[in-house]
Amino acid sequence: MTDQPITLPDDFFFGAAMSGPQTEGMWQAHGKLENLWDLWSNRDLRAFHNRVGSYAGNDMGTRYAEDFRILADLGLSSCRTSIQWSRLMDADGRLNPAGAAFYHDLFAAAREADIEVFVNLCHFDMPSYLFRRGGWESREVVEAYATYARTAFAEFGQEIVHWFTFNEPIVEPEQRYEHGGWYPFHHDFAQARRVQYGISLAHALAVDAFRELQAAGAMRPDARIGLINCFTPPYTRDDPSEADLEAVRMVDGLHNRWWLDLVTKGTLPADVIETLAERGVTLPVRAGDEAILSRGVVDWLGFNYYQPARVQAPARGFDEWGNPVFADRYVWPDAVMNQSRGWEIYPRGIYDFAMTMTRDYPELDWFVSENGIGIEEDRAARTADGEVDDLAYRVSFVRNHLRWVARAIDEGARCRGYHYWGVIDCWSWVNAYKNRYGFVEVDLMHGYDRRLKASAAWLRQVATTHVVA
Ligand code: IFM
Repeated sequence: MTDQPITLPDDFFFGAAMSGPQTEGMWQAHGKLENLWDLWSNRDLRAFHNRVGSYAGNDMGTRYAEDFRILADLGLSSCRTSIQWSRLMDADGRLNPAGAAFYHDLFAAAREADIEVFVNLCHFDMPSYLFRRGGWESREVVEAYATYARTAFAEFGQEIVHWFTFNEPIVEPEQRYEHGGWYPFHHDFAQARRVQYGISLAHALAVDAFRELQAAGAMRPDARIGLINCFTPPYTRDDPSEADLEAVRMVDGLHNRWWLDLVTKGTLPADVIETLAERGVTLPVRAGDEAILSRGVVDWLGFNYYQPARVQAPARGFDEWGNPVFADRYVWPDAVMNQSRGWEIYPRGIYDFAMTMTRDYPELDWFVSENGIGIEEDRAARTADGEVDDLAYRVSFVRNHLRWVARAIDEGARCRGYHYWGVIDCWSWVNAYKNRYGFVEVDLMHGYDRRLKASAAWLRQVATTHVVA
């Protein structure tokens, strides 16, 4: 990869990625319902770094006009955030007018600042009463999500062009139901797949509602719908066995192809479903589901890229909870790690996955919907001007990824833009404010005040010139 400056296309857009639950705060304002993060925070605040729970956000709920001006000042043209299901809908599954007014105001402020808002509908934030009714395994909840999506489309259909049904739908089954990392801490592989299936149906029902409302003129004719996932380009050892390659196939199938097939073909990967069935994991398929899933084809896709998946053949067939194991982690000796997050930094992965999409899903338009680096020591060093001195790691991280994006575009990838995750520092789930991602510091000791970091000038330069130096 060249060290020379590279130039991204003129129509390539730069923006910021964020989410409602991680920024808005105001967790009980506008009649907002309790969501799963509020429930967990209320039950056990100790689970969150420094006991900073879901109520925190980064005060965007009151500062959105300022934040959009900051993004515009950095040369960015767009920003993705999410509507919180628990703020827009009431406990009877109807529109909550106070929540709707909040989002109308927020979107108006974005227009005022010349920032185009991309709206995502679900960012790990189910209302807790729906979780108690069975969560994504329940058809009632899947239908409730479709009603919520339809309500959002109808309410904001004349304002918003870019819509997304879910952010990182693979994380919900994995973190809550398979790896036991997030409330309700289950270790049940089969349940995780049922959840994954329920989310897939919910996605397709939302796309269907979108198409119907758009055809009826209730939404802008130029509106587009997509899905955003954290895709993990899969790798194994250099000299793989058949079993290593089989591990790659299943990890790729469950994490990547599942969603890519859904959003391009309206199906789920048959080889994956077959292998699951051979290992006793069946999906709760009902008559009519095939037709529902077939409506899940989108207009474009968001690719969140943080890390590759390095896997190898599993050492055992089942884990201590009786779950089938399809792959073990492969520790690549050359891996460069972000120690704060425990994630490998491998910029080339963005290119490899881009080229896989170009080969296997050639019609699919996409953009880098998240990419970023969260560092625990971020605020440890300051420049003489008092700015956080993050040049050494943040600039090189983004530069290296953008270079591989540029190469992929040169080789035919249909990548339309880049959203950096967390341009303004925000709350990060159980890590809360442990790792900072932003080009803009949020000062928790001084009322969430915003302050540019040293890297911000570099971002402005890239976003305004499209030259990555
Ligand atoms: O904070 C998250 C975000 O919610 C989803 N993608 C990864 C980010 C960084 O961990």
